[in-house]
Amino acid sequence: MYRTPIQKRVLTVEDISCFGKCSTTVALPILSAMGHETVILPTAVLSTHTGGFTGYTVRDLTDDIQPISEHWKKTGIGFDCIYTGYLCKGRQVSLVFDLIDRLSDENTLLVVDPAMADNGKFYWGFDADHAADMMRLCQKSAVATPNVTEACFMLGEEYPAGGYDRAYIDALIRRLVSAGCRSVVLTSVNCDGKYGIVGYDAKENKNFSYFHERIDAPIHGTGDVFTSVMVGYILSGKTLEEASRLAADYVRETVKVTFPYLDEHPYGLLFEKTLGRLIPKDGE
Ligand code: PXL
Repeated sequence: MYRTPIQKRVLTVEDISCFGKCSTTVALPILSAMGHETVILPTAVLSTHTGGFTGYTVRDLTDDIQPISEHWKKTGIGFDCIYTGYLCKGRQVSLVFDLIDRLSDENTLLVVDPAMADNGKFYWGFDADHAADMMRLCQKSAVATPNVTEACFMLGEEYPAGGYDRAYIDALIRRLVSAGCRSVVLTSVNCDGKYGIVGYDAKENKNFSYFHERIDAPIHGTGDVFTSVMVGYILSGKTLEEASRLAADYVRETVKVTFPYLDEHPYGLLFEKTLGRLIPKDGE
């Protein structure tokens, strides 16, 4: 209902961090710039994201998920893609499961970014129970985009704090797939002095990887920017590998633009400065 043939419609299910540039406030501008229609379901409203700030406010919107999705169902609103990110701990994940069942059909692409941890640590408020819930959601997804820490925690494993090599990463992906994940793009892979992504495309039964020079800038929201751009390119018809490479290039360029300003702007990427590169040229 209410759909145009020249656009894909994507629902983002994640928080609004009012200040800080992550989750909804990056997904929306990115997907819009790429020409897609965006619909949002905020899972929580925070004054800032939880990385590097203290004293932030959090309003959990768990109770709104079911009524909002029921209204959409009654109204006949459908989605080409449902993309979930940061979710609150507890029954919110089950409600998102129900929402997916209510609002998807066989043509709806489910992409899950299990945003909950990085650099060997959970973000504030998350624990092993949440990791297990996120694993269930990744098992339901067509494409999951965990970073290395999230992948370890979802498998109930320790993060290899002393470092890892490429063989470890390949085996980590195999364990995710054996545990029931379909396509996986592992982000923030840092090995052999390089930085990049390693993926498995279940549709093509194909492994892929893409590495570039290491830039040491752990900036919040980088994973959110990556997955948003990847989703945008998949919806524009690219394969998972192409979309992941293009998203990795975009993140790398944007990190480079942000890098000189990290002292003044440490909390997120200066993605507004590179957003124009995502706008399709005529005929694309
Ligand atoms: O970028 C992931 C993210 C999303 N939302 C909130 C966060 C974080 C990471 O810390 O705190 C609220």
